[in-house]
This record gives sequence, structure tokens and C-alpha cells, in this order.
Amino acid sequence: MTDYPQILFKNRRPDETVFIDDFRKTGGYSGLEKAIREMTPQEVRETVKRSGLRGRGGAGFSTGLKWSFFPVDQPGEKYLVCNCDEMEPGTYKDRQLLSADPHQLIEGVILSAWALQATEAYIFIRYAYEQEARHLERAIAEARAAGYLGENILGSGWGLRIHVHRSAGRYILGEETALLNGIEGVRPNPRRKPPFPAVRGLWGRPTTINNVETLANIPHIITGGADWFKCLARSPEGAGTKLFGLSGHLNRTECFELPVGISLREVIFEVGGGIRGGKPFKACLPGGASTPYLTGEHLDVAMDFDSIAAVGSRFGTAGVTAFDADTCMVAVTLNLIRFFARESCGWCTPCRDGLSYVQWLLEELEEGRGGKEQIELLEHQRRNITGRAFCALAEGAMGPLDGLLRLFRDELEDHVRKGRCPFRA
Ligand code: L3W
Repeated sequence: MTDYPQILFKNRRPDETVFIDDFRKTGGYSGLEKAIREMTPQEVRETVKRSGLRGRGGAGFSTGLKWSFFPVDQPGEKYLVCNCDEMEPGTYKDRQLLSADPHQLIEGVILSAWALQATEAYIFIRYAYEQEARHLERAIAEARAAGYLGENILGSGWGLRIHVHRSAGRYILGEETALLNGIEGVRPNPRRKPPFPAVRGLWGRPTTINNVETLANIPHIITGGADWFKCLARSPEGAGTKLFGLSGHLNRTECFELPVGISLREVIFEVGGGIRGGKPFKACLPGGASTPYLTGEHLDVAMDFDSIAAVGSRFGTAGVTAFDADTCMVAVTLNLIRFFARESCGWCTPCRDGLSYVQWLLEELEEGRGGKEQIELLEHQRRNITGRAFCALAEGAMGPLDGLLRLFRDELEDHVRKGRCPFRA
């Protein structure tokens, strides 16, 4: 396999976690020191904007642009929140990052909070990631003892505290405004946007929410520079590297750090070692459970946000789940829809009622009880739910359904014609 530049995973060792001494030996905290000693917060924000870094939590929004909405000079409490509520099926990259190198995130949080002149930071972590939460707590204590946290950090006159907040354990908490409600201790329904969190976030105060991998990239961008970061990508539309979590019917199902813009073909056949048992490749989710499928005709697409959007899907979290030719895509979609329907917070009708109706329609079709009208009803639900739900959950659930209806309609019709799932013996 090609040697890909390892930036975020440079300290990753099998079954080992790097703490402060080893982290510093490989340049840890030099990005923070450079920023505080040689740059202004504004210069840091501008460097991040020029780097082309886009959010790694799924939406791919420009980090520099998001930071530009933050009222840096507004007096009073201002918060930076790190979203580590990684619960999307097929996405497990943030966990890899935290179990290998928790200080990398802590340095990213401190540096970013300084660039935004935030007064307090929260790391909101998935309930199941207990070991990683403890790694973070140890890293925070070590950073405080070394003078990177607390009052007057590195003589800057600015101080920061970081809190680790464990999620109560529902997928909806990954939605940024539900997450804020979760920290505040109220029912985690998503909030109306606007106002965006940058204006009114945690306890009504300005708040920026970034994903783990996004924040972990910041010290490297400051050390290496915006141009270096941009050039790590293979495609002109991309910037940096990306953690790809591979799963499904691949020979190698691990998390790899790869250049943004690498082709899907290289991810599946070189990095992932191809499909198990030498079977043909049928399809994949390119970026987690909420992204429309890509198929064999998309193998040459560059894995960056714009190039994948141009072929009708999303880069999302780069959690690539591959399926072999013997897979029933109706069953795959049903499995994903079950997850989204179960995790709906129930706040808005399209999500609460629409997703369970879609689940029922897919169950009927998969069990061979569905007719052509069920396929039409699926189409109707897709149109009805898309753009009409309160937050991104139901919209995300429409990703695989959209892929099924666009790319695998023949499979749906085959279920109707045969009166059973054609992939079952
Ligand atoms: C100020 C404006 N801020 C947009 C901010 C906004 C958000 C970001 C992206 O997530 C995807 C979906 C899920 N003034 C702004 C502004 N912003 N315009 O930019 O916004 P948006 O609306 O494109 O996306 P979103 O609704 O935040 C939708 C995925 O994100 N998702 C993410 C979960 C992430 C984790 C994690 O990191 N661990 O769980 C959840 O829904 O897949 O594709 O920050 O405020 N004019």
C-alpha cells in the first residue's frame, strides 16, 4: 500500500495511547506556542480560513467562515464546544484519534479557543466512549500541570478551562443545537436556526461548535502553514488529509488517514484491499449512514466535498461502508432507516411519522408483501420529508433512501415482481 502522509495519526501505535511526554517529543504543543508567541488571534483565524479546512463532522462547512461569524470582541462569556458525539453508523474516526493521541485534540481546543478568545470550552463526548473520556481527562490534567491550561496560558494573559461532558446517549445529541441543550441539561430537541450558535449558543452566549478531527487539524495548520495544508490534498477542490473509517465487505476494515481527493477506487481496492472473497463491488456509503450510495460508475470520483456532491452524494464523515454484489440494497436501506427512525427525537412530524412510515414501506417490500404503489409511496415520502424537517436528522435519513430510489430501482421492482427478496435463498 502507498505511504500516505500521516499528520493526525503520526503518533498512532497499536493499542497504545500517547500522553504528554511522548506528545511533546513529536512536536506536540508547538502549534499552540507558535500561535501565542508569534501570532495574533486574528492571524490564526485568517490562516485557518486560507487553509481551506472544512468541517469534519459531516456538513463540510468552511471552518474559517464559521469562525468569522464568532463575535471575538464581544465582552462576557463565549464558548468553544467540541462535538465528539460520534454516533453515525459507519463512523468511528474520532474515537481512533482520541484513543491514539488525546493531547492532539486538547492542543487543538486550546489553540482554537485562543483564536476565538473564548472563555470556556466543552468536549461533548459519546456516552459509549468512556475510555476515551478518561484519556481526555488525564490529558487535560497533564496540560494544566504543564501550563497550557488554567490562568495566563504561556504568559498571554488569557486563560481557559476545558470540561468533558458525557452525552446521555442518543444520536440526536450530535446535532449541534440539541447538543447545546444536552450540556444545559434540558431535553435535547434541536433549536431553531437562526439564530445560529455563533450568535446565541450555550446559555444564550456566542458559541462555536467544531468536530474533533476539525479541531485536531488546527495546530498542524499553524505549524505547517495554510499552503502546506492545502497541498496535502490530491484534488484542487480539497485541502488536508482525512480520516477514512472503512467498514463493510472490504478485506481491510480499519481507519486510515488519507489525502483528501484520493479516488474512491484507490480507497476500495488499494487501501481497503478490495471486496472480500474476490466478489464484485456493488456500492458504498461514502461518508456515513446519511450519504447517498455511490456505485461502480463512481469509482473514479475524487473523495472531496465538491467532487462527491457533483455526483449526487456527500463526503460526510468519510465513513466508507462497502457492499458486495450479493447485498440487497433494500435490506441495507431498511437497516439504516430503522436506525434513523429509532433515533428521531419526535419533535417534528416529517421525521417522527415520516421515518417510521418509510421503515414500514421498506419492510413490506423486503418481505415480499409490497406492490408498485409502495415504491411510489417511498418516492412520495422522500419528496415530502426532504427540506421539511426541523433539523438534519430526517434529511440525512433521506440520503440512503434517495440512493436506493435513484440507483437501485430495479432491485425494488424485482422484490415486487418475485414477491420475495431476490437475494435470500
Ligand atoms: C452562522 C450562518 N453559522 C451555517 C454553521 C452552523 C453549523 C455549520 C454547518 O449539520 C450535517 C448533516 C449531519 N451563520 C451559518 C452558520 N452555520 N450557516 O455552519 O451548518 P449546516 O446547516 O450546513 O449543517 P448542520 O445542520 O450543523 C448537518 C451532520 O452534519 N451532523 C453532524 C453531526 C456531527 C457529529 C460530530 O461531529 N461528532 O456528531 C448532524 O446532524 O450528518 O450532514 O455549525 O451552525 N449563516
